[in-house]
Amino acid sequence: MNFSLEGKTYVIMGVANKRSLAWGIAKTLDEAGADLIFTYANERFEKPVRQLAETLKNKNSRFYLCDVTNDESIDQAFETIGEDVGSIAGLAHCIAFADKNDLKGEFIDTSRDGYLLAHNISAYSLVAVTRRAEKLMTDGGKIVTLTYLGGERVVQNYNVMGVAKASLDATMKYLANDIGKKNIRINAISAGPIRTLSAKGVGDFNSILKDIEEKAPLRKAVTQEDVGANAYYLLSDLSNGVTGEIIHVDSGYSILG
Ligand code: N5H
Repeated sequence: MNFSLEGKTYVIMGVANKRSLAWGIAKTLDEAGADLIFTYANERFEKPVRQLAETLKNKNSRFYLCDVTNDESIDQAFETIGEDVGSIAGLAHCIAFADKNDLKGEFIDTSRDGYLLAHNISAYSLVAVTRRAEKLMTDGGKIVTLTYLGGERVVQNYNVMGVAKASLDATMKYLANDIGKKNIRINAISAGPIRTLSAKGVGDFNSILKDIEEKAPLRKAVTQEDVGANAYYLLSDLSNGVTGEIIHVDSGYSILG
């Protein structure tokens, strides 16, 4: 078993800042010697991701604009990646969005636009990206996406994102069936709550964390590093034979009734 990822290129989508789970994944893959490609949704995130990448061991990172709401933008990004690097070994999809007004109050009040927006960015994007990325995975490949418990059961305030994550989970499984014949595996990490930009503005985030610290089997919150380590497993040969799976990196919280 070769634990090194030297000579392998991975695409990381969704680094917003140093707290991003995508960044945790990037750091772990960098430690293992991988070459990294970062995509960013708009100009606002270009500078932060370029600055963060300067702190990596491997200084050869590449950066591409990729707006997952726009098919031409996704085509352009992956065509250029193909021209620039040829083949990729894997991809981390760490993208989600919902209108902040839909992340409080009652789910029943979700508008059609809010519902479609959350599903478009948080679930359909995995289909759109996988279809382009698999063409570059000429020697098999590994894909990981990020989900949350709120897609499996009702979590207060997660609302439309929970329904979008349920869609993401099913999307991941159907994709696993399609791309398995090309020796491409796809799995999801269901991370426990971590203070990221997504979690910003969540009023009762402290009490959500406290609940984990008191009740989860491991009695502690998970970290960006925990997610990075498990992503390394899923994006490397260590997880050969595993596809269509949701791994809960959540201190065991999801086993509780
Ligand atoms: C039960 C909870 C607490 C309720 C929080 C829900 C969080 C949902 C995630 C979505 C993706 C957050 C989101 O779209 C926020 C936007 O409305 C506003 N933020 C932004 O526009 C920023 C600038 C950009 C960078 O954000 C995005 N996403 O593009 C769940 C928590 C306990 C766990 C959690 C926080 C889960 C998760 O999915 O992230």
